[in-house]
Amino acid sequence: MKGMETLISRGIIQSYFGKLEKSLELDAAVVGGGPSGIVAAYYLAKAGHRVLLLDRKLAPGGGMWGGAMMFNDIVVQEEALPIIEELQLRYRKHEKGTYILDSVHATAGLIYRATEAGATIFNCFSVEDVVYKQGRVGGVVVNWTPVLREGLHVDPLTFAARVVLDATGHDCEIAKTVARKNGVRLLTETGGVIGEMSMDAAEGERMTIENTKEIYPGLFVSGMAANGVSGSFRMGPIFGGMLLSGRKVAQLMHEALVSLAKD
Ligand code: 48H
Repeated sequence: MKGMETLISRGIIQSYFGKLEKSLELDAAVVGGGPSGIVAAYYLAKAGHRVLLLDRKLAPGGGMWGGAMMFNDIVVQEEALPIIEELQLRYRKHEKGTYILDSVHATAGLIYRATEAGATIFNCFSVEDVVYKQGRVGGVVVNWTPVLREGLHVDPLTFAARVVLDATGHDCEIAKTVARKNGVRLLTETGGVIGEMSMDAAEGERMTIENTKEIYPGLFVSGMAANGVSGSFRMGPIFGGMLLSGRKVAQLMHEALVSLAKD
């Protein structure tokens, strides 16, 4: 077919820039496409919110693809089963109220369900800063990951969002940036990012959910970032806490969005 190349390029450009433009004003921006961020995006989209998830890597999924030491299975505990069943992921029984999932199937399944529910995902996007106005986080400042990797001096674009989630995992990048650049106190014992502790799987899982919260007006944390910010334990390749944290933060963000809509 004559002109096939142009047709393909036009389709992609028109479709992609449509998605980009629709994302300029969001209800929720989720930074980081690990398990907690994807689950949060799923529940927010399911509740009818305009939600965008950004991940700096080519493939979102964070630390879940690789299971443990690249043995590609993960463990989840009983409490997270309702989420796994709702998202229709395959699992099998292990010991003492724990279950095993194939990590590739589970990660692909999470991404599929979140986008099916209506969340938009942009891969290869790095969030390098936030929009910060009148003591509130109000969006994300983004750039292409390759631009940042190359150290090119190229200015970013922004997506306005009424609430923002830091789901960046161990590095808790967004919380650190907000505290450092704006000299503000976060909702932690010290007012800053305390930093992650060594391994205690059971306690780490429990604390992940407890530490999932709004840490600054407009800024929420989930997953490993929640434990990094509040100074709690890592837990190794058990993922129920990440899924439960994602569901909890989506509920908190939903409540915040409802209350903002009333103002
Ligand atoms: C865009 C970014 C940026 C940025 C980071 O680490 P993750 O998998 O996140 P969680 O918290 O949902 O899950 C943690 C889990 O995978 C894990 O590591 C566990 C359970 N560890 C236990 C242990 O003991 O080690 O994913 C975070 C995602 C990644 O995909 C990053 O690429 C992305 O966030 N990301 N994306 N802009 N500034 N920073």
